[in-house]
Amino acid sequence: INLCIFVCLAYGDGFFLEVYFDEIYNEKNMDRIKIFKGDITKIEVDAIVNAANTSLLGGGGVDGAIHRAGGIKILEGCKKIIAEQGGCEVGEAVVTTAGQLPAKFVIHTVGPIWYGGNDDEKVKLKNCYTNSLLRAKEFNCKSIAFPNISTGIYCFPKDLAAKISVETIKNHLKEDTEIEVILVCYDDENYQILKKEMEN
Ligand code: AR6
Repeated sequence: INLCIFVCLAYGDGFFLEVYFDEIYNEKNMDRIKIFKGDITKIEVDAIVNAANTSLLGGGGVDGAIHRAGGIKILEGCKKIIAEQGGCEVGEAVVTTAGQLPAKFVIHTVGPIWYGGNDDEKVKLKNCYTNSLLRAKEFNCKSIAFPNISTGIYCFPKDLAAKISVETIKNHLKEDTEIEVILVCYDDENYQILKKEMEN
């Protein structure tokens, strides 16, 4: 029976349809973007991204969770960067060790606070994703996990943030042919929005 199904699939229209869809899917690099619902501190990837603030000294939300789970080494790394360059600008990204986390590096980026859309928030959020991906490449990372930057305490609209994140990552994957990206959603609302965005 198995052989029969294989022959039917291999020579039937279904096979070609499948290959055709696969090619479109791969062309858009969507096979290297995944969404995951859960806690980013638990994920085993080369780099996880932190939604930090310009001081780099830690805070609430995912920032607090990463520093708590990763331990003092991450804060020490941040302090070294503060001494060198005084913190991190909105849209920029800097790299530290991941301390006790399963990841190798934490890429700290600073998302924009949502002021209603009149403060270049969209461009700033796009820069967060682009610069984090560039840092990942510099550090030879083959996998990276992002939280939904700015969509918590910084109040960026979740649907708009999802569009910007997927679009920016998709574009980057055209240049970077190796890296795999996981979009980690902690809350169900972001997860449902991103699932829809990915299906589109
Ligand atoms: N794993 C993955 N995602 C998480 C986790 C987690 N453990 N915890 C929260 N999120 P936020 P922001 C999600 O507020 O809006 C900090 O105080 C959360 O559901 O962490 O960029 C910083 O120091 C949301 O979708 O970051 C800054 O001051 C997303 O992470 C400020 O908050 C981002 O929410 C940054 O605000």
